[in-house]
Amino acid sequence: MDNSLAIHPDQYAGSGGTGGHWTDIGEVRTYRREGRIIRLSCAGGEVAIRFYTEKIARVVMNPAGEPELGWNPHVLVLEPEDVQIKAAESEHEIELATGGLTVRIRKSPLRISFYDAEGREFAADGERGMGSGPRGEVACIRRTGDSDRFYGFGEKAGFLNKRGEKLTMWNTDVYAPHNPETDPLYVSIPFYLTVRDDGRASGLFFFNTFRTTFDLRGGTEHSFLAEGGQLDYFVFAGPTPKDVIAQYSSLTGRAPLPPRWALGYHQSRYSYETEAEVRELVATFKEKGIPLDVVYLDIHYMDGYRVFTFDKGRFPNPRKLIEDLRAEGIRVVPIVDPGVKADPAYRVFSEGVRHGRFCRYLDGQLFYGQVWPERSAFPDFTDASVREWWGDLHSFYTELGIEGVWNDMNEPSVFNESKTMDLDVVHQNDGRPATHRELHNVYGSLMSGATYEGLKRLLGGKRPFVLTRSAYAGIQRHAAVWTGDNRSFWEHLELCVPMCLNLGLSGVPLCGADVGGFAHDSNGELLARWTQLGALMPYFRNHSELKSIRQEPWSFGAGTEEIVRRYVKLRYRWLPYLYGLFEEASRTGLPIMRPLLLEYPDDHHALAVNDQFLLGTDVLVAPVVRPGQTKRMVYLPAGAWVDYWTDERLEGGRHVIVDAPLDKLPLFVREGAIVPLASERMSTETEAEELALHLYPSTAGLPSEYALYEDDGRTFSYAEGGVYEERIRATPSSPNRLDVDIRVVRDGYVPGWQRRTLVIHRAPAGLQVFLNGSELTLESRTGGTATYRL
Ligand code: MIG
Repeated sequence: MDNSLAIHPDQYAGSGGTGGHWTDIGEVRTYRREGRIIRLSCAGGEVAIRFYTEKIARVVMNPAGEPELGWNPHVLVLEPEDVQIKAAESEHEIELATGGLTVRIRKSPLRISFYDAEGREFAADGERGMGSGPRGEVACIRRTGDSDRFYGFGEKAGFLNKRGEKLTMWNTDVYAPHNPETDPLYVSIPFYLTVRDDGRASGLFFFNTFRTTFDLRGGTEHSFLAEGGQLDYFVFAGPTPKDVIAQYSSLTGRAPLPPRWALGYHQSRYSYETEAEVRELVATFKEKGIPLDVVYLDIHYMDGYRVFTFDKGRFPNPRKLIEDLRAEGIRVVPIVDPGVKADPAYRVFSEGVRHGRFCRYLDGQLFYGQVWPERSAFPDFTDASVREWWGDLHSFYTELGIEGVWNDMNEPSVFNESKTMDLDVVHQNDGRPATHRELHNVYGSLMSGATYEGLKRLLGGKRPFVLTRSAYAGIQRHAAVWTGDNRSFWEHLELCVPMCLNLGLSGVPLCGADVGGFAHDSNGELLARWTQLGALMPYFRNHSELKSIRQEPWSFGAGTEEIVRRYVKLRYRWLPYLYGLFEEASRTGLPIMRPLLLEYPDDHHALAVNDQFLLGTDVLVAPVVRPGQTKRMVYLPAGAWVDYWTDERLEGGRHVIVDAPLDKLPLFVREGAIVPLASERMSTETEAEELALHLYPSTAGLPSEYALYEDDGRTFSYAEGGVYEERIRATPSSPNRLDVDIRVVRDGYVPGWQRRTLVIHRAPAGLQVFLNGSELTLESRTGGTATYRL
């Protein structure tokens, strides 16, 4: 790995003064407005400030010339709005105010502070502020408030709150170890969210694609630094954590709705090596009655690791295989790496060389790196024509019936000392040539973007699915992210919760970890617990490495198999609720899997929870993350919660100890919630026969509300009105009377359910239920649970 000593931020951010070589931005010499851009010429560089909305401001400092606000390697999707700015200048200060955000600039030296709509300071430069280093480094030092907690930062190991850590953004293939301090990993999302004691939140996106470092270790100040480029950052005024995520995701984009099959259970292995093995796998799932939507083909399917090929010996008839699996409701997702084997007799390589599609040095020489296919060339995804070419190559797969692709090794990972491409490769970058040093962190995202767009062009209206290992901010628009090569350790089961929570806070709703663990050997108990957790995480795939013991659901005997089956089925039952959350994410950017702090930002206990999460607002998941444990402590936030398994009502705002025998995932529904659950099915390819609205009526007499969303789950017709939506409102008018109103508000799609029920939990005896004014007759009652036909 490249050594980061050369850019050690301590040179600047440490306690030892400015370090001599450092150039502070210094005093403001001139101040002018150029349309909507405010320009400040300073002793140590040029600064531009631009508001994108009333609550989003961009600050750009260029130590060597005019700040550039146009550059955008496919990351930003928000056009600056026409924001009205009130500017005021005094001898020592300049103030820019929009009503939602005020930027106050002290002139000598230039130091910036930010205030929210209520005039409260939410972020500020420190004693030292912006500056630049002798080798082109840029950095900014900011004050850290006593109660500041830092979340986000994309895919990072360790716990949720990153205060006290130093984090680097440099996409890296890390096979081992994934320890709490292992950093960087595969993904760079230089975005963070600050949450203070009173629950107020603000955010910052450091828009710089060079290697960057966030130093959050100091007690009173923190800093962010990049190895080159501009100091370019966006500030989000919040004031709630949800507002910050909405603001950040309006800037970098939101995830389109995934195809429904991407939310089913996925089975992978490095590798299912032959057609016969794949068929046998699928037959075993069927025989054992375990639902399945996707089988992955890892690198062995290819002819000598040549992407866009099948090995004829191992997979003699991929078309037939894919067709037969499809008839069972199962899809095949092949792996596609960026490395293209340097073989003149191989079309992808020869065509690529002839048309200048691969990464090159300044003098025109191709960059070659060793990966699976040995000597390989790497497509230059920074160029539009290359992205299009690469996307089109996927017709090889789509013509065989494939609708999803798995991108791996796209950091890019290269088998050499630096682990990646030479930093002095010069990318074409859509006409603005730039070194790999500058664009390394976006390489993987650009590959997955090209893949998504290509598949979208080729699939004739069907939704593509792309899974990627490497990514930069904005990846959510194109791909799901999994957390790479974890291990079959309990610690890694525990670790994937805060990792995915922070990914979700960083704009990536569709994420997950290899269930069961990738490397090392899994075991029955670990697989059972991990499957319980995975079943309620956004992306649900069991994957393991070639040297490890098998970890398909039946690998550890009947007891484990039964638990795994039960939770895979649970996943399918919960799909309507999960899908509704994906729809919400596509509009708002809010994650599916949420840390408690997102819903309870001013609850001190909630802020500290790493090993529980909420699904949306109404469901609380508390996985068991230790072997042998059959009870666990659960923090229930304010309100009341109902145990999903027993219907026991538990008062919130306290810690409870709950039973968690091996077959039980502690799971709670917020009292007052409505949760739609489907009947079981073997894959998402078949419609669920029944949809049940589970109502957990408020004991305080408050109405329950839910918006049920459905569409075809396969095409983009949802964007043109192909949507079903109904609003449900259930009001406990008296202790014995419940009035349910269901109003269809969008009917551009007709859901395929045969049967609909309303299931009322903890229903008092003698309860009368009225649907839109007419009384419903009780269909059945078990204990306190009353079921009505709708
Ligand atoms: O280990 O393609 O993270 O999921 O199975 C090196 C083989 C390459 C790394 C991925 C892993 C995948 C494996 N790949």
